[in-house]
Amino acid sequence: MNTKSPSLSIAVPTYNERDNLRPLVDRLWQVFREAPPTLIVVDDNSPDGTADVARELASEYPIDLFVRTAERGLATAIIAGLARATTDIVVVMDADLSHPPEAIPTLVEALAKDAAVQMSIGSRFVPGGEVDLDWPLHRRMVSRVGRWLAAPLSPRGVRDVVSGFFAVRRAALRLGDLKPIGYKIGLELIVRHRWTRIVEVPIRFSDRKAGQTKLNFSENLRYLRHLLRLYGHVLTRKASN
Ligand SMILES: Nc1nc2c(ncn2[C@@H]2O[C@H](COP(=O)(O)OP(=O)(O)O)[C@@H](O)[C@H]2O)c(=O)[nH]1
Ligand SMILES: [Mg+2]
Repeated sequence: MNTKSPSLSIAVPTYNERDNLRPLVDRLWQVFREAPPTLIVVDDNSPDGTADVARELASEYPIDLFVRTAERGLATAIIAGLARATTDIVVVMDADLSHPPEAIPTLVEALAKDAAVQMSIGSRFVPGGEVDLDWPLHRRMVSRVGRWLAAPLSPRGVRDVVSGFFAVRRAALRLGDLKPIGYKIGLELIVRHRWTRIVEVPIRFSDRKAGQTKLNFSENLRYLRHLLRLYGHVLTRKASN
Protein backbone atom coordinates (compact mmCIF):
# COMPACT_ATOMS: atom_id res chain seq x y z
CA MET A 1 0.00 0.00 0.00
CA ASN A 2 1.23 3.43 -0.87
CA THR A 3 0.74 5.38 2.34
CA LYS A 4 1.03 8.72 0.55
CA SER A 5 -1.86 8.22 -1.81
CA PRO A 6 -4.11 5.37 -0.76
CA SER A 7 -6.36 3.93 -3.43
CA LEU A 8 -9.99 4.91 -3.24
CA SER A 9 -13.42 3.75 -4.30
CA ILE A 10 -16.88 5.04 -3.54
CA ALA A 11 -19.80 2.80 -2.58
CA VAL A 12 -23.21 4.21 -3.42
CA PRO A 13 -26.48 2.40 -2.66
CA THR A 14 -29.25 3.22 -5.10
CA TYR A 15 -32.95 2.70 -5.23
CA ASN A 16 -34.76 4.75 -7.87
CA GLU A 17 -31.99 7.28 -8.37
CA ARG A 18 -32.10 7.42 -12.18
CA ASP A 19 -31.91 11.22 -12.35
CA ASN A 20 -29.20 11.61 -9.74
CA LEU A 21 -26.46 9.38 -11.13
CA ARG A 22 -25.35 11.65 -13.96
CA PRO A 23 -25.05 14.77 -11.79
CA LEU A 24 -23.15 12.67 -9.26
CA VAL A 25 -20.71 11.43 -11.90
CA ASP A 26 -20.31 14.98 -13.29
CA ARG A 27 -19.43 16.30 -9.87
CA LEU A 28 -17.00 13.44 -9.26
CA TRP A 29 -15.26 14.38 -12.52
CA GLN A 30 -14.96 17.95 -11.27
CA VAL A 31 -13.37 16.76 -8.04
CA PHE A 32 -11.13 14.00 -9.45
CA ARG A 33 -10.05 15.25 -12.81
CA GLU A 34 -7.22 12.85 -13.50
CA ALA A 35 -7.85 9.68 -11.54
CA PRO A 36 -11.54 9.28 -10.78
CA PRO A 37 -12.23 6.63 -8.13
CA THR A 38 -14.44 3.70 -9.06
CA LEU A 39 -18.05 4.21 -8.18
CA ILE A 40 -19.49 0.97 -6.82
CA VAL A 41 -23.20 1.26 -7.48
CA VAL A 42 -25.27 -1.23 -5.51
CA ASP A 43 -28.72 -1.09 -7.00
CA ASP A 44 -31.64 -3.12 -5.69
CA ASN A 45 -33.13 -3.65 -9.12
CA SER A 46 -34.76 -0.21 -9.11
CA PRO A 47 -37.92 -0.13 -11.20
CA ASP A 48 -37.02 3.33 -12.55
CA GLY A 49 -34.09 1.95 -14.57
CA THR A 50 -31.25 3.27 -12.39
CA ALA A 51 -29.13 0.28 -13.41
CA ASP A 52 -29.52 1.11 -17.12
CA VAL A 53 -28.34 4.66 -16.46
CA ALA A 54 -25.37 3.26 -14.53
CA ARG A 55 -24.55 0.97 -17.48
CA GLU A 56 -24.62 3.94 -19.86
CA LEU A 57 -22.44 6.03 -17.60
CA ALA A 58 -19.95 3.19 -17.27
CA SER A 59 -18.71 4.03 -20.78
CA GLU A 60 -17.49 7.40 -19.52
CA TYR A 61 -16.73 6.86 -15.85
CA PRO A 62 -15.30 3.86 -13.92
CA ILE A 63 -18.43 2.22 -12.52
CA ASP A 64 -18.74 -1.18 -10.93
CA LEU A 65 -22.45 -1.93 -11.06
CA PHE A 66 -23.87 -4.58 -8.78
CA VAL A 67 -27.58 -5.26 -9.18
CA ARG A 68 -29.19 -7.20 -6.36
CA THR A 69 -32.41 -8.93 -7.17
CA ALA A 70 -32.92 -11.10 -4.11
CA GLU A 71 -32.47 -8.48 -1.42
CA ARG A 72 -33.49 -4.93 -0.58
CA GLY A 73 -32.27 -2.59 2.11
CA LEU A 74 -29.84 0.23 2.53
CA ALA A 75 -27.55 -1.26 5.19
CA THR A 76 -27.07 -4.58 3.41
CA ALA A 77 -26.54 -2.75 0.11
CA ILE A 78 -23.72 -0.75 1.66
CA ILE A 79 -22.16 -3.88 3.14
CA ALA A 80 -22.33 -5.45 -0.32
CA GLY A 81 -20.58 -2.36 -1.71
CA LEU A 82 -17.88 -2.48 0.94
CA ALA A 83 -17.38 -6.20 0.25
CA ARG A 84 -16.90 -5.47 -3.45
CA ALA A 85 -14.27 -2.80 -2.91
CA THR A 86 -10.63 -3.62 -3.55
CA THR A 87 -9.09 -0.27 -2.61
CA ASP A 88 -7.34 0.88 0.58
CA ILE A 89 -10.07 3.35 1.43
CA VAL A 90 -13.78 3.19 0.71
CA VAL A 91 -16.11 6.16 0.89
CA VAL A 92 -19.82 5.54 1.45
CA MET A 93 -22.30 8.15 0.30
CA ASP A 94 -25.88 8.57 -0.88
CA ALA A 95 -26.64 8.88 -4.58
CA ASP A 96 -29.00 11.83 -4.22
CA LEU A 97 -26.29 14.52 -3.88
CA SER A 98 -27.23 15.28 -0.30
CA HIS A 99 -23.61 14.46 0.43
CA PRO A 100 -21.24 16.81 -1.40
CA PRO A 101 -18.65 14.88 -3.46
CA GLU A 102 -16.36 17.90 -2.99
CA ALA A 103 -15.82 16.79 0.63
CA ILE A 104 -14.44 13.37 -0.36
CA PRO A 105 -10.77 14.45 -0.61
CA THR A 106 -10.92 15.89 2.92
CA LEU A 107 -12.50 12.69 4.25
CA VAL A 108 -9.79 10.61 2.61
CA GLU A 109 -7.04 12.95 3.78
CA ALA A 110 -8.21 12.55 7.39
CA LEU A 111 -7.53 8.81 7.15
CA ALA A 112 -4.42 9.07 5.01
CA LYS A 113 -2.57 11.46 7.27
CA ASP A 114 -3.16 9.65 10.56
CA ALA A 115 -3.00 5.86 10.74
CA ALA A 116 -4.77 5.94 14.11
CA VAL A 117 -7.96 7.40 12.66
CA GLN A 118 -10.46 4.62 12.01
CA MET A 119 -13.22 6.50 10.26
CA SER A 120 -13.88 9.97 8.92
CA ILE A 121 -17.43 11.25 8.84
CA GLY A 122 -19.02 13.94 6.71
CA SER A 123 -20.74 15.73 9.55
CA ARG A 124 -23.67 18.10 9.61
CA PHE A 125 -23.25 19.03 13.24
CA VAL A 126 -19.67 20.17 13.75
CA PRO A 127 -18.75 23.84 13.32
CA GLY A 128 -18.92 24.65 9.63
CA GLY A 129 -21.45 21.88 8.98
CA GLU A 130 -24.87 22.82 7.68
CA VAL A 131 -28.22 21.31 6.87
CA ASP A 132 -29.93 22.85 3.92
CA LEU A 133 -33.32 21.20 4.14
CA ASP A 134 -36.85 22.29 3.99
CA TRP A 135 -38.09 19.42 6.13
CA PRO A 136 -41.48 19.55 7.81
CA LEU A 137 -41.36 19.84 11.59
CA HIS A 138 -42.23 16.17 12.20
CA ARG A 139 -39.32 14.95 10.09
CA ARG A 140 -36.93 17.28 11.89
CA MET A 141 -38.22 15.99 15.22
CA VAL A 142 -37.86 12.34 14.17
CA SER A 143 -34.32 13.04 13.02
CA ARG A 144 -33.46 14.79 16.29
CA VAL A 145 -34.92 12.01 18.45
CA GLY A 146 -33.11 9.46 16.30
CA ARG A 147 -29.78 11.15 16.97
CA TRP A 148 -30.53 11.55 20.64
CA LEU A 149 -31.27 7.81 20.99
CA ALA A 150 -27.97 6.96 19.34
CA ALA A 151 -25.91 9.40 21.41
CA PRO A 152 -24.95 6.93 24.20
CA LEU A 153 -23.59 4.59 21.53
CA SER A 154 -21.41 7.31 20.02
CA PRO A 155 -17.73 7.61 20.80
CA ARG A 156 -17.10 10.67 22.95
CA GLY A 157 -17.32 13.91 21.08
CA VAL A 158 -18.72 12.52 17.82
CA ARG A 159 -21.65 14.66 16.73
CA ASP A 160 -23.02 12.99 13.61
CA VAL A 161 -22.83 9.29 14.30
CA VAL A 162 -25.80 8.55 12.05
CA SER A 163 -24.33 10.22 8.98
CA GLY A 164 -24.46 8.14 5.82
CA PHE A 165 -21.34 9.84 4.43
CA PHE A 166 -18.05 8.45 5.68
CA ALA A 167 -14.70 6.92 4.76
CA VAL A 168 -13.18 3.75 6.18
CA ARG A 169 -10.10 1.60 5.67
CA ARG A 170 -11.00 -1.60 3.91
CA ALA A 171 -8.36 -3.60 5.80
CA ALA A 172 -10.01 -2.72 9.12
CA LEU A 173 -13.44 -4.02 8.13
CA ARG A 174 -14.83 -7.17 9.69
CA LEU A 175 -17.98 -7.37 7.65
CA GLY A 176 -18.84 -10.83 8.96
CA ASP A 177 -19.33 -9.36 12.45
CA LEU A 178 -22.03 -6.97 11.28
CA LYS A 179 -25.75 -7.56 11.65
CA PRO A 180 -27.07 -4.85 9.43
CA ILE A 181 -30.64 -3.74 9.34
CA GLY A 182 -32.12 -0.43 8.34
CA TYR A 183 -30.34 2.76 7.47
CA LYS A 184 -27.60 3.53 9.93
CA ILE A 185 -24.74 1.43 8.75
CA GLY A 186 -22.12 3.93 9.95
CA LEU A 187 -23.36 3.48 13.51
CA GLU A 188 -23.29 -0.31 13.04
CA LEU A 189 -19.67 -0.15 11.87
CA ILE A 190 -18.61 2.08 14.76
CA VAL A 191 -20.26 0.02 17.50
CA ARG A 192 -19.37 -3.47 16.24
CA HIS A 193 -15.76 -2.52 15.46
CA ARG A 194 -15.47 -0.52 18.69
CA TRP A 195 -14.08 2.39 16.74
CA THR A 196 -13.30 5.39 18.88
CA ARG A 197 -10.88 7.40 16.77
CA ILE A 198 -13.16 9.24 14.48
CA VAL A 199 -12.65 12.52 12.68
CA GLU A 200 -15.57 14.63 11.56
CA VAL A 201 -15.37 16.84 8.51
CA PRO A 202 -18.02 19.55 8.21
CA ILE A 203 -20.34 19.22 5.25
CA ARG A 204 -23.28 21.05 3.89
CA PHE A 205 -26.08 18.50 3.61
CA SER A 206 -28.52 19.50 0.89
CA ASP A 207 -31.96 18.24 0.10
CA ARG A 208 -32.23 15.83 -2.79
CA LYS A 209 -32.93 17.52 -6.12
CA ALA A 210 -34.58 14.58 -7.87
CA GLY A 211 -36.46 11.45 -6.82
CA GLN A 212 -37.93 10.69 -3.46
CA THR A 213 -36.68 9.69 -0.06
CA LYS A 214 -37.08 6.03 0.81
CA LEU A 215 -37.19 6.84 4.51
CA ASN A 216 -40.64 5.96 5.82
CA PHE A 217 -42.37 4.96 8.99
CA SER A 218 -41.35 1.30 8.87
CA GLU A 219 -37.75 2.41 8.30
CA ASN A 220 -37.97 4.41 11.52
CA LEU A 221 -39.26 1.34 13.37
CA ARG A 222 -36.42 -0.67 11.89
CA TYR A 223 -34.02 1.94 13.26
CA LEU A 224 -35.45 1.40 16.75
CA ARG A 225 -34.91 -2.36 16.35
CA HIS A 226 -31.39 -1.67 15.20
CA LEU A 227 -30.70 0.52 18.25
CA LEU A 228 -32.08 -2.18 20.58
CA ARG A 229 -29.75 -4.72 19.00
CA LEU A 230 -26.77 -2.43 19.38
CA TYR A 231 -27.59 -1.58 23.00
CA GLY A 232 -28.02 -5.32 23.70
CA HIS A 233 -24.67 -6.02 22.06
CA VAL A 234 -22.84 -3.33 24.01
CA LEU A 235 -24.39 -4.41 27.34
CA THR A 236 -23.51 -8.10 26.87
CA ARG A 237 -20.03 -7.10 25.81
CA LYS A 238 -19.65 -5.02 28.97
CA ALA A 239 -21.02 -7.85 31.13
CA SER A 240 -18.57 -10.37 29.70
CA ASN A 241 -15.53 -8.10 30.12
N1 LIG B 1 -29.61 -0.35 -2.79
C1 LIG B 1 -30.48 0.32 -2.03
N2 LIG B 1 -30.33 1.65 -1.83
C2 LIG B 1 -31.22 2.28 -1.06
C3 LIG B 1 -32.33 1.63 -0.45
N3 LIG B 1 -33.03 2.56 0.26
C4 LIG B 1 -32.41 3.74 0.07
N4 LIG B 1 -31.32 3.58 -0.73
C5 LIG B 1 -30.36 4.59 -1.16
O1 LIG B 1 -29.77 5.11 0.01
C6 LIG B 1 -29.51 6.51 -0.13
C7 LIG B 1 -30.26 7.28 0.97
O2 LIG B 1 -31.65 7.11 0.79
P1 LIG B 1 -32.67 8.30 0.90
O3 LIG B 1 -33.99 7.78 0.47
O4 LIG B 1 -32.14 9.51 0.20
O5 LIG B 1 -32.73 8.54 2.45
P2 LIG B 1 -32.69 9.91 3.20
O6 LIG B 1 -31.49 10.65 2.68
O7 LIG B 1 -32.56 9.51 4.65
O8 LIG B 1 -33.98 10.58 2.86
C8 LIG B 1 -29.94 6.87 -1.54
O9 LIG B 1 -28.83 6.78 -2.40
C9 LIG B 1 -30.96 5.79 -1.85
O10 LIG B 1 -31.12 5.53 -3.23
C10 LIG B 1 -32.46 0.22 -0.67
O11 LIG B 1 -33.36 -0.44 -0.17
N5 LIG B 1 -31.51 -0.37 -1.45
MG1 LIG C 1 -31.37 11.31 0.81
